[in-house]
Amino acid sequence: MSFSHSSSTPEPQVMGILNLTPDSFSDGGCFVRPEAALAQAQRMVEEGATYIDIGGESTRPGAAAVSVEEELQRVIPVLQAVRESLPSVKISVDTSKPEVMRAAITAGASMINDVKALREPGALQAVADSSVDICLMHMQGEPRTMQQHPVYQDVVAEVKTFLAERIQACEQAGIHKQRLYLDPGFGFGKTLSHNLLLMKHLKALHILDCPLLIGVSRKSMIGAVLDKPVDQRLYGGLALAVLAVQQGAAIIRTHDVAPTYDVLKMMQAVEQVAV
Ligand code: 7PJ
Repeated sequence: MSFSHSSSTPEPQVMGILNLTPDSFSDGGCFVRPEAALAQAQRMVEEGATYIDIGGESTRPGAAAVSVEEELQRVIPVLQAVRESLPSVKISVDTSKPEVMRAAITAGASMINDVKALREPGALQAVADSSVDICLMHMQGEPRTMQQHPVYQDVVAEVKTFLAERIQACEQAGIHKQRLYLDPGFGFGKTLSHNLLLMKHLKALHILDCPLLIGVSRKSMIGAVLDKPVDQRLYGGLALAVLAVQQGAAIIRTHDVAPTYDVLKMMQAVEQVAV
């Protein structure tokens, strides 16, 4: 974003979601054709996104697994096209597979966004051999079953402990902490009250000393509170984006770039007014 004149904390960034999965819950895989995906990426950049998050595997509860070959075929051509026509945007790739991480890094990704926080065998090594940024996300269980019966004694403390352990695993693998972003993983093995508690106490994660990336866009926690279907969750998502940025979140991952950008820009204007 380019609306700041002087600021001690970096401006919050908008990350636009580019789903290349035919079974995505919120946009139904509208962007699977590479030309359509590129057009959507271009629009999101015009609307203020400084990151595009490309995903070729759905992680929604119950989604089918995707082979390495299939995921590479979905992600890499689009990544290359975005890289070529939008050279200044940062490209993040939402994957847990080391093979996809390596190919994405070679093709010019600047961030690996892993909902499994580099726990797949070979994943730590795949990114350690590069200099890309990494988003470590918390998830309890695995996508297929994670929403069946999530249980925590203290969700905020447990998410914090998990992320601290993953930071340590990264550092042991030679990945400098300065490359890491953290994400509590809204909706990933969490009930509504777990999600609300994590948002209420998001600040508690700052003790880990890494910037936070937040993904709440169109998620079921909004649907549950507002009793609204997936295409009517924008305002609820914007409220959560405000709460996250007020608590210091660095990147908001969203399907709805233009409204999110406006909200963050308005917040920033108030934040930065002199005297
Ligand atoms: C997230 C994600 C999230 C990060 C997805 C969806 C489901 N990556 N990938 N954080 N969610 N870092 O977009 O609703 O919350 S896929």
